[in-house]
Amino acid sequence: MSQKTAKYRKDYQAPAFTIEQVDLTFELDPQQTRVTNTMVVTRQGTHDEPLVLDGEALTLISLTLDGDPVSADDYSVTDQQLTLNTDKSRFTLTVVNDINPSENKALEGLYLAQNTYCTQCEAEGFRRITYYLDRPDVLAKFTTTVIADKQQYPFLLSNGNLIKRDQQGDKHIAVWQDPFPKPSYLFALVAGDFDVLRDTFTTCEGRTVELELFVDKGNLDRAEHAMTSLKNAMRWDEQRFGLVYDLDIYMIVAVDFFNMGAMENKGLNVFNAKYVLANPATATDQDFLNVESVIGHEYFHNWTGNRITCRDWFQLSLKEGLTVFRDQEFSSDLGSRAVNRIQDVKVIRSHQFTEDAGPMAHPIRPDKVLEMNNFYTVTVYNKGAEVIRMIHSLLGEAGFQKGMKLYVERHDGQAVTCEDFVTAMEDANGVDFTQFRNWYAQAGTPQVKADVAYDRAKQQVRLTLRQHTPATPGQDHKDPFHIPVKVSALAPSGAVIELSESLLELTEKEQTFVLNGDFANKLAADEQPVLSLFDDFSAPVKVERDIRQQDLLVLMAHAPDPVSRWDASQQLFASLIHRAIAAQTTVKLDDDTVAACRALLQSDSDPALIALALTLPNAATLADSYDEIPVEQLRHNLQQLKRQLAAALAEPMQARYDELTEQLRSHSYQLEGRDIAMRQLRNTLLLYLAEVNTEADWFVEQYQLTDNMTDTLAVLQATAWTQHPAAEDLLQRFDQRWQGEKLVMDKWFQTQALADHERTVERVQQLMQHSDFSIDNPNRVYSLLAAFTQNLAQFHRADGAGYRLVGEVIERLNNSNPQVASRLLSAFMSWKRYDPARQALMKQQLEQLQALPKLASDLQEKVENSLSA
Ligand code: B3K
Ligand code: ZN
Repeated sequence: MSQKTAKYRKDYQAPAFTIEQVDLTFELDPQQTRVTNTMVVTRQGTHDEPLVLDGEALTLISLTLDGDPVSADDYSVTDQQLTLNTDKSRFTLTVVNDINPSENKALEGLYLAQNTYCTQCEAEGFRRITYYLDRPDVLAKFTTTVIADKQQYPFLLSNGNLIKRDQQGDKHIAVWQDPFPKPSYLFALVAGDFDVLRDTFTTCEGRTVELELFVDKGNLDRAEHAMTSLKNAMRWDEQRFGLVYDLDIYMIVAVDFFNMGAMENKGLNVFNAKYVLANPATATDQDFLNVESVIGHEYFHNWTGNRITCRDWFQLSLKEGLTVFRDQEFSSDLGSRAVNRIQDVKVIRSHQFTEDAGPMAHPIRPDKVLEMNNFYTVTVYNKGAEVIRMIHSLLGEAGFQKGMKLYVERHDGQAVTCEDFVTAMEDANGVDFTQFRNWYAQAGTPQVKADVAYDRAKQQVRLTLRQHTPATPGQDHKDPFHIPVKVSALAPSGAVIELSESLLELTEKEQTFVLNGDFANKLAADEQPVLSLFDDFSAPVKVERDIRQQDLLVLMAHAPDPVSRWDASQQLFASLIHRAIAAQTTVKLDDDTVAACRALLQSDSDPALIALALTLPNAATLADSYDEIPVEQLRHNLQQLKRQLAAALAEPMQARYDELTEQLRSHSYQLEGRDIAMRQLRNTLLLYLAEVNTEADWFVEQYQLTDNMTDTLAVLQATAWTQHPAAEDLLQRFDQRWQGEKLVMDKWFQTQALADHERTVERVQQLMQHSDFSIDNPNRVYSLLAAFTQNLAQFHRADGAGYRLVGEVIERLNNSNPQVASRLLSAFMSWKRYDPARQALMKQQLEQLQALPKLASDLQEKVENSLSA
């Protein structure tokens, strides 16, 4: 591996050549697949620059220019490029090369795993298939011929429409043609044997689209939900965005070996089976919802990503931020908007804020990239979606859709930039987003300090907001952001006070807003209004505010915005823990908080919202407030708070649990909003009950009575995470029942990896020998090892055993699958935020990796940034 060098956004240059048409032929063979690639190439500039094609891990067989072999003097090949000297301005170039799919454990390019040939090209995997201009601004029409053994690989798939089928002895041939010009990263090929679920969708324009879902043999009973989700997504995109599907066929293939969630290849999505297969016995409610969301996400890319694509990879958020926003809206329109929003906020607070505070902090549109695969981040995706959401908040739904319409009209068929998107939004609405663009350019999480003063005489609230964004690597100075602040107000009684404004725009470093409202009628003479700030998490910022506990209790019970109600509960819990840590004492749950939780528990609010409010903030979110993360204190106080809450509310919790159980058992499992919400509350309560009820038999009984994976897993987790007397017995039962069912066993691995138990490191090590574990399969590594890195106390065990365990796995994966290795490495990047002893141990792992003779670029970039920060 030769060392890669970083690329800068500012250095973008339009391609010197374009490729109009490409014809690919694949003669599939496990060790020696032959690729014949014929490209129609046109010079763009006037200079006679050579044509430089990308290519990695390829064996060149021949090179032909307009029918003639290219002489050795006219081209050269390195391990990354093929350079052709020609002065022609338009020509046909045929490259023949061999690749080895069975040796490909990195799962990038064309690989063979479990008897299925499969591709993954985004971001720069196509260059591992053939020599090409492997960049997203080169759009070509693809025709793909696939030749393979008919019996072993009855299905031969690629992008677009099937235009020809043929047979040659034992082999068969399929020819696919994609009428839409596309960049190489959207190319896909799949060959294998599957069961197929077929359906059709009639577009609002009356066209019939064939839908095909390919799953491993025997899995048809787990495919229905994905198909329903696809049809829902197609309908939703027509109705909410006016975007209609364009090909005659839409195919989804579910595979076991896949580095990420799924891939939006034109007309042929490839999915990690985890986001397709689901039935009540094997999948939790959350799994079902995730399937819906990922199926939607990849489908929505057809317009935001495929029809309009990225000019260069620095613009990744153009398609990802926007498409995440769209999938979030899809889930919210079909399910519970509040629950979805709270889950999205949790992701930002526990993962994105951490990334923003670490050595790899980058703006949603990065300026410098060494390994592109490292930039498929929560920042580009989820913060990117928050930025789109802020545009939506500023413009409203109608204005946003006007902007979308103009964006699509202007740029359909093009490769464009984030700038083009923002300009379309501005032009369609006659607004100026000059300052708003800072969200694209600046990394880091803004901190907003809020001061609220009520002037009874004037019947006004003066709200002063100050923003400050800490420096991030390479960006010392930050300009103020344009921040939408949604606000509402309450009386201590809970009565809502109408305000003169509900959406404020903070643009200065410091700004005071005067809010008028119906204070006189709602407040007694000695009362103050309670202001709710950043309703619906209207901006991805951290809010600092001196707020009295009694005001938080009012917000928790009565804020009109459900996200703010939840947020108040989280602030209550967090402040109890932070105060205890600051005072070096053990957290003490007070009567008012208990009373508030009791009231909520017994209320008739949405059970899912009760569950979320009663769930303590996770360690990662709490850790975010510290420069030096107090591992032991956080763990101790979180555990104590959970036990105290469980003890204080044991009776009403048990009562509500029983009531929910009875309601749910009155009918069989249904994947339906109310039932999902009831299960969520019931299972949240179980996590508390396991703290105070040590009767093994009762838990075993709960386990035996479940008829769905949501409830089964809940009992397993509740016992495993509290070191309950029933835990080992249940873990064994689960193993016996589900061994061999890989996706189900992932839950079992994950449950144990997350247990805060002094022997978890050893347990994880031992589980790596389990017959269902394989280091070559990304899902297994994520569920056992990536999960383990989220286990605050055990990954950060003081003796460094957790670090060594994960460090060794990273070292192994460096050679076979660097993308997966790189994901695991993230856990080490915040090493500077731990105490000196842990810092030294974490740093040692980073240095050990740095010293490896062949460090993959994915790891090189993160290791270097971490050590130099
Ligand atoms: N676009 C793909 C992600 C590709 C990741 C490459 N390392 C999935 C998605 O965002 O829809
Ligand atoms: Zn995406």
